[in-house]
Parts: sequence; C-alpha cells; structure tokens
Amino acid sequence: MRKYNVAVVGATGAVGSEMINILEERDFPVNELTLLASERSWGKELEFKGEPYPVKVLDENSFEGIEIGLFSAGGSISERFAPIAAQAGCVVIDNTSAFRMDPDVPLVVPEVNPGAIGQYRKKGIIANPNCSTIQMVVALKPIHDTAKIKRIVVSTYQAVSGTGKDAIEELSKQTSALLNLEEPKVEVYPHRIAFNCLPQIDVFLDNGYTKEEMKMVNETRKIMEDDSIAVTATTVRVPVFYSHSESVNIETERKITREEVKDILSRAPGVTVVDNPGKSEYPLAIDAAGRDDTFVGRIREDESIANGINMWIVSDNLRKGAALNTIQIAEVLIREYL
Ligand code: NAP
Ligand code: 3JN
Repeated sequence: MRKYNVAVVGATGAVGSEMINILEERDFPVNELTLLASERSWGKELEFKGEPYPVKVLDENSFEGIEIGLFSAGGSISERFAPIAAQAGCVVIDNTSAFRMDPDVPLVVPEVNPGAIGQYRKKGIIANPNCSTIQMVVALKPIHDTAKIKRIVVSTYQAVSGTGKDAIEELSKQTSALLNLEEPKVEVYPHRIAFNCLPQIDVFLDNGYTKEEMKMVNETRKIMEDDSIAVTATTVRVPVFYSHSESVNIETERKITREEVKDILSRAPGVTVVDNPGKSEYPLAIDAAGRDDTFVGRIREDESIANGINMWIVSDNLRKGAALNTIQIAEVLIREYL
C-alpha cells in the first residue's frame, strides 16, 4: 500500500496531539511524519508508534516533500501557511475557520458530504468544520434526507478542551484553587469557568451573536448543501473537560415521529442512539470522551409545533469534532483522489 508524507501543523496542541494519536490508532499509511509547531516547542519530542519525533519550527520551507498537511495552529497560521503548503504540492486539511466559507474550498464531514472532497483541487485545501457543527450535522443529515429540515434551534454545552491546552489547565487549576479556598486565576476566558457557564464562545459580532454561533449557522448550510435551512444557535462554555453536548430542536417539512427518528439514526453512519429514559440512559459527555461516534438521545416530538423533534447530541470535540474528522477526510482523499 502506498504511504504518504504527512505533516501535523500545531502538533503540540490539544487537536494536534489527538491527530497524532488517531493517525496511529487508525494505522494511517504514513511514510514520513513531520511535526510542526512554534519556536516555543523547539527541542520537544512527541511519540508516534513508540518512536520519538522531534517537533520542528514551522516556516516557509516546512512543506517540501510533504503530501498531506493537517493544520490546527489557528486561523492566522493557516491563512499564511496553507497556500504556501498547497503551492508546494501538499494537500492541506485545515481545522481552522480560515477557509471554511471560501466557495473554492470544500467543507467536509465524511458521513455527510464526502463527494465535496473532489473540489480540493481548486486551492489544494479542504476545510474541517467547527466541532459543534460537525456533531450536529452527522445526526441531522439523515433526518434532513427523509423529512427535510426547515429550521434548527441549537444550544450548546461546550467543553473547555475546545479552547485548547491552556483552557484545560485553567479549568483544572481553578477547580483545585476553589476547593482549597484559594482565589482562582482567570486568564483564558473573560470570567471564571470553574463551577460556571459562560454564554460566550469566541467574540461577539454586530448582530449580537458570537462568531461560534454564526459558524454553526453558515457551516451547517454549506455542508448540508441547503441554504434554505434556518439555523439559530446559542453557544455556551461549561466546566467539562472533553465532549460537547447540544440541545437541538428541529422543525421538518414532513411529519416525522420519534420512532422514525430513532430508526433512521440507529442506521446512520457515525451515530449511536442512546435513548432509554426509563433507565436514565442518554448520551453523556463523560461517556462520549475518547469515542468516535456521535451519540444521540432524549429524542422526542416537540409538542409545541406540528412537525418538531427535540434531541440531545454529544460527541468528543477533539476527536469527531476535530482530529478524527480530519483524518477521515484524509482517508477518503487517499482512497479516492491521490
Ligand atoms: P492549542 O492547544 O492552544 O494548540 C495550539 C497549537 O498551535 C500548538 O501546537 C502551538 O504550538 C501551535 N501554534 C501556535 N502558534 C503557532 C505559530 N506561530 N507557529 C506554529 N505553530 C503555532 O489549540 P488547539 O485546541 O489545538 O487548537 C488549535 C487550532 O485548531 C484553533 O486555533 C482552531 O483554529 C482549531 N480548532 C478547531 C476545532 C474545530 O472545531 N474543528 C476545534 C479546536 C481547535 P506551541 O505549542 O509551540 O505553542
Ligand atoms: O470553542 C470550541 O469549543 C471550539 C473552538 C474552535 C476554534 C477555536 C479557536 C479558533 C476555532 C474554530 O475551529 O472555529 C477557531 C478558528 O479557527 O476560528
């Protein structure tokens, strides 16, 4: 089997380190692995398949001979280096928002729109959606195909790992400080996250929504290839380390029952239905962490409208929400296009 020279850009981060794990777990055909980060990581080594790999400092010459570049070092790094990598012949799969809404860049969730990957040739870049969008569309696309979704109302409960390694440390340190009756330091978020919920993810825009909320609106329509779907989102950071949870309400054109939704989702790729209210069984962040699937439960008809469904969708934000989705894209890329 052909093997590929792969670079992970942002290799020392929360997403990058999960990418390295998943490349190993799924036995992705890696020939040479190049790990890239900032000057801060100079001299560090990371492990892949039991061997130490040096972390190299990202620069303009990092992509010579690299065939696939997995980027997760922030939007400004992607804006600058993804076109340089693509120019050097590397196919970039970018985890940032830098190119997601670019009409010449496919925005892909392999369970939903794998066919879009072929459009990578226009710029040599494929965009990985935002984590909150990914888990929602994995669950909603099969319902849309059956009953046509007219409107989505979503509220998220997002884990701190979505903000990166510093935020994981901040929740841990604040929790420990408070339990020891010490004053917690607030550095990453605008307010204390321990024992709190913050109705702000990313910056506020002129329309009163946050950027994270508008990512969910715009990315959902692009991935589902349907601009007619109305989407409104409220995104909230909660003191959870791993896995995002979402309360999702949909209104469909055709009436669909709770049983039909359960049946459709039980056959949907990448979805596991956990819905046994009598036994208090429903998706939980702590159960989804470290798992690949998107878990759906609390499926019920919205009795306030004619054709409505409520559900609770949970997935590991660093895996399906970021690193796993990226590597699944890479798997389709090498199988179908390279
Ligand atoms: P993180 O834990 O803070 O890690 C950031 C990574 O980027 C580190 O490897 C860091 O290297 C590297 N980096 C920062 N500045 C750099 C520079 N100037 N040159 C080279 N490397 C640089 O953050 P994360 O959670 O992994 O997220 C990273 C990015 O991934 C985010 O900014 C976001 O764009 C994207 N992301 C996407 C999703 C999604 O929804 N799909 C989810 C989370 C994150 P050092 O260790 O050397 O500083
Ligand atoms: O907050 C989360 O749970 C997900 C965060 C994603 C994120 C964080 C910083 C910058 C993104 C993203 O993927 O949309 C970005 C960005 O690239 O804009």
